[in-house]
Amino acid sequence: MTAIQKTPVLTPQVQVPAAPAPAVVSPAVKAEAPPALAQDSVNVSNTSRTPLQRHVDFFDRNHDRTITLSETYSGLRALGVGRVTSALGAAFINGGLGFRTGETALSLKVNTDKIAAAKHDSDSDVYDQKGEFNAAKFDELFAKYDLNQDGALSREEFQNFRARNKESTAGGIASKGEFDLLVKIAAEPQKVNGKETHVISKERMQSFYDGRLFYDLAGEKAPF
Ligand SMILES: [Ca+2]
Ligand SMILES: [Ca+2]
Repeated sequence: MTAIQKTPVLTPQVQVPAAPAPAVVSPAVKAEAPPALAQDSVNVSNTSRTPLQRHVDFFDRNHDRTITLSETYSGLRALGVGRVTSALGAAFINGGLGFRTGETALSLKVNTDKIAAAKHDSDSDVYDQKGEFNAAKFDELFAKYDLNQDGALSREEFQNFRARNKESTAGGIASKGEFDLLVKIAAEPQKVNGKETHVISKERMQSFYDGRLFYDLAGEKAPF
């Protein structure tokens, strides 16, 4: 008789706490999902990329927002640069830009999100401190340094530009390396004052700064 009386007392105690718990968990999980997706998706066609970022993104062959030594090498090869110059160029570029954008002083990886931090002196300043295109500085570059006013900068005019813009030894070396490489990649043969030289037209310089030139020269479609 006593055993039969105990059984109905237990049943209501077990049922009480079960219901409310799961409802609280699911909204919290949903709320976290979108930011995680946005962070993972890499899209260099994104309009939030500055012209300077678009310009260097050409070398980020796998679109992960960092440029390794081998990616710089591959990018230079795609631009028609020989093996030895591409290897030296990659060491020069990543050696010069890696530590300014990377996490460590010895980093040879260029972080393209921070590329504006790698700007140095003795430069044209056509890219401003944020990596945006400065149209007034671009016009000034041609007004001051296109000495024969033929709408193009020749190798000699670039040399004059560098001599007059040199602010420090390191900046001067960086500037020389960059412009020598640009002339090698993008200049076209032309006779100026009866002398064979290489020139880059104003139009071509414009596409260099807006980030399209490297894609055009490599025969690749710009992703923007
Ligand atoms: Ca990469
Ligand atoms: Ca000229």
